[in-house]
Amino acid sequence: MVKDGWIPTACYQCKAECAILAHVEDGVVKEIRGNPKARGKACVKGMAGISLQYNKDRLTKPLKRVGKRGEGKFKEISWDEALDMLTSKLKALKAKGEAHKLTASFFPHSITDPKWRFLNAYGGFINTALPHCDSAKIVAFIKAMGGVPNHHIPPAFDTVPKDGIIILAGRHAFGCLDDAAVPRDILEAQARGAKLVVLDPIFTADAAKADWWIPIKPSGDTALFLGMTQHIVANGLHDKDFVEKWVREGDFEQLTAYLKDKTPKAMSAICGVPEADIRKLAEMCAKAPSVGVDSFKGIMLGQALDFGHAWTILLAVTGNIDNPGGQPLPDLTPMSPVEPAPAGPDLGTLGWHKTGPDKDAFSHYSFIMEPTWYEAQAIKNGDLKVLITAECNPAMTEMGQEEWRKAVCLPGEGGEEYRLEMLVSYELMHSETSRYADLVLPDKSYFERYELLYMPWWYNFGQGVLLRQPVVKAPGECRHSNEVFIELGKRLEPKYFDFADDVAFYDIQLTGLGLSVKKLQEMGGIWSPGTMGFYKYKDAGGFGTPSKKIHLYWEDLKDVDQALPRPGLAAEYEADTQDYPFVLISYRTIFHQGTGQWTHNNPQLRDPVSGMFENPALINSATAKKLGIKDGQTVTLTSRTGQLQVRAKLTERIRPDCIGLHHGFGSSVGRVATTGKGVSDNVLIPDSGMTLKWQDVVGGESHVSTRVRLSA
Ligand SMILES: Nc1nc2c(c(=O)[nH]1)N[C@H]1C(S)=C(S)[C@@H](COP(=O)(O)OP(=O)(O)OC[C@H]3O[C@@H](n4cnc5c(=O)[nH]c(N)nc54)[C@H](O)[C@@H]3O)O[C@H]1N2
Ligand SMILES: Nc1nc2c(c(=O)[nH]1)N[C@H]1C(S)=C(S)[C@@H](COP(=O)(O)OP(=O)(O)OC[C@H]3O[C@@H](n4cnc5c(=O)[nH]c(N)nc54)[C@H](O)[C@@H]3O)O[C@H]1N2
Ligand code: SF4
Ligand SMILES: [Mo]
Repeated sequence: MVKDGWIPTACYQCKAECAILAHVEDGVVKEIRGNPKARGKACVKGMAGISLQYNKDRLTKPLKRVGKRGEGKFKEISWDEALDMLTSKLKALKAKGEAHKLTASFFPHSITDPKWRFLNAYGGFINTALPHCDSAKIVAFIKAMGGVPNHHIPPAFDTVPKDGIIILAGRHAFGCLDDAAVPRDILEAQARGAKLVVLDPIFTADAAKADWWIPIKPSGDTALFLGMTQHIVANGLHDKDFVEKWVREGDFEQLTAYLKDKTPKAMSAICGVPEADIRKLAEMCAKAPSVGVDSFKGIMLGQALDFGHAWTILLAVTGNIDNPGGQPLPDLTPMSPVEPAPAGPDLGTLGWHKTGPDKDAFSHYSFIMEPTWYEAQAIKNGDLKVLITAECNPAMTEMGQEEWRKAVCLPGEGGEEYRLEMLVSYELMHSETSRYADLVLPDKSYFERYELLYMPWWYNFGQGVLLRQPVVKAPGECRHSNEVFIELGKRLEPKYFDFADDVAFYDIQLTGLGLSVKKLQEMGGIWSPGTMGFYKYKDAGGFGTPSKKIHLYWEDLKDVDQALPRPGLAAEYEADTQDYPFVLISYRTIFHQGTGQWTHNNPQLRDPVSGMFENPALINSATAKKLGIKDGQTVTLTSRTGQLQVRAKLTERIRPDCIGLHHGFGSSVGRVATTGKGVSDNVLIPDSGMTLKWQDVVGGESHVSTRVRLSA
């Protein structure tokens, strides 16, 4: 299995999962590179993966809690004992008719991840933090174009033609956020004559590379896009041929009527972008051979679905769907099903997202999986009894992290120690979440395990299969979560787990492609047709919507006034402006992924030279002057739900009405993670279950619109 040399595999220092080559000497990883076969690059985090691999804090044995939840006191136990604990708990839950009260929260590397299969077979739910980023975009694409429910599908930057336009709307692409090859491809597109436009309240590295930086108000993106579309349509600059052929009959007329008062002037008053700039950008987009939009943060804001909708409309009226440089609609790789396929519980009737003070609001929206941000509320309601976290850290990543921590420590009502009867944390190293866990399980790292990746989010390939394979041996008693869930499946739902192991499971899935894990290894770990395959709707007789055309008007959301996108800012943005005059923006850098130990506890990524030791608050110099705040001084940030003391960093590079905080700091565990420490933005951000009105139920949230007060 483990041999020396350059071995193709997949990085997992962040969720982009780039194709890499790992150089192994004497059974030790020595160097990481991008895999040229996938046009791949490795970013600074990817190359620092070696320090994660050999980190002294790695967990190597299963641990059982001995103190109270949150105390972080554990004793080592055997895998037999750990598996017996899990099996008996899950048997008892199912016997009570409460299988749906199990949720496993993890990053699904594919839609047939063995963990997901287990949940479907057993009757529990998956939830993932991914809907934090882009569920609103996914839902918008499905509703408008019937697209595949993929995670992140940015424009294929390597196909943007001369004079094509790239709009990054709340997107730090130069932080390698979602593929280390993206910065190169954007720069090459610019060298061909493409134009980069960055919408961001902060002057980021992307803004520095841009042809045009527009410091938009947080959550102003919908208004901007509507203003642009109004200008395009009112002046007959739209792609008439595309609209006539491919937009559902009647929708364009509905849109035109709706846009009457969404003039650049009216929209400028909402988003803060000057009217003339809205018109100029609209005309640039109408004339350009392609327009591609990418957004993550822009789509996380309150009213996220409105932005996803406005974005789809702009692309449709300019004919930028499934064209080079526009919005690709990649197909799912045709994997073979593993029979029998478990159906899974019904999210619509049993799902715990229908929770909290405003639960009726949910009836209007479709969910793909449970959103993590109602976890605390579901625990309080008694709808969530067993939570298994793997590759996630909700004690720090959930908005309202304090509510989450309180919820997992709530005493049980029927004599159980806790209302959440069992909490399991599957991790590489102790995390903030594992401190609260009853059972901590040591995972194999991405250098030690098999995984079959085929979600088409290798952005420049469309369909594809990438093999993650063990390149070195795992330390101690580490076992990969997929192996353990397959073992649980064999014990609890054997009918669905009639295969030997993870590799046998992947082999079945690969049969339709004429492949196997062994063949993939011989082929260099990657299979792909090598292209996105543009304009697929022409051969397919249209789009995947019921009418086969693009739906601009969403009649099913008419009664909630969302048949067409609402231009307003996030509700929270406009509330309590007197008491909390600033808007908090959390943002990322290339050095860290999320909150986790994988990068925050990595000495190569966490040092005073890179400046990534802590996370000072970015404050505009003019704002600081008014408040008498000096560079480097400790200031207090207060929101409705929390308070933080943090160092001030004065800069011209942020809007005067915003405060920037790098997301992910503030861990209380890990040798490196605790050296500079920093603060966790989620102390300030309110919990969704408590404040649903301020969250868009399909993914918008207050990561980008929490109001704060700043005092010296
Ligand atoms: N290095 C690294 N890579 C990562 C991650 C990581 O943590 N670190 N996380 C991964 C994950 S899970 C995700 S979702 C992606 C996130 O990827 P991005 O969303 O690209 O990352 P952010 O830096 O959080 O946000 C991008 C920018 O949005 C701006 N912004 C905030 N609010 C608004 C707004 O309302 N409108 C506009 N136009 N801009 C706004 C912020 O100032 C910020 O500069 O990255 C993925 N890759
Ligand atoms: N305030 C604020 N909150 C946010 C965001 C924000 O921008 N601002 N971003 C949101 C977004 S977009 C997302 S996607 C979520 C992400 O939230 P989470 O999914 O909770 O992700 P991370 O914070 O990245 O934590 C990932 C954990 O997985 C661990 N890990 C890494 N590799 C492995 C592995 O191979 N095996 C196992 N078992 N564990 C591993 C890491 O050490 C880390 O503890 O956070 C959301 N929360
Ligand atoms: S962007 Fe960097 S850290 Fe993320 S998967 Fe790619 S190489 Fe690894
Ligand atoms: Mo995300």
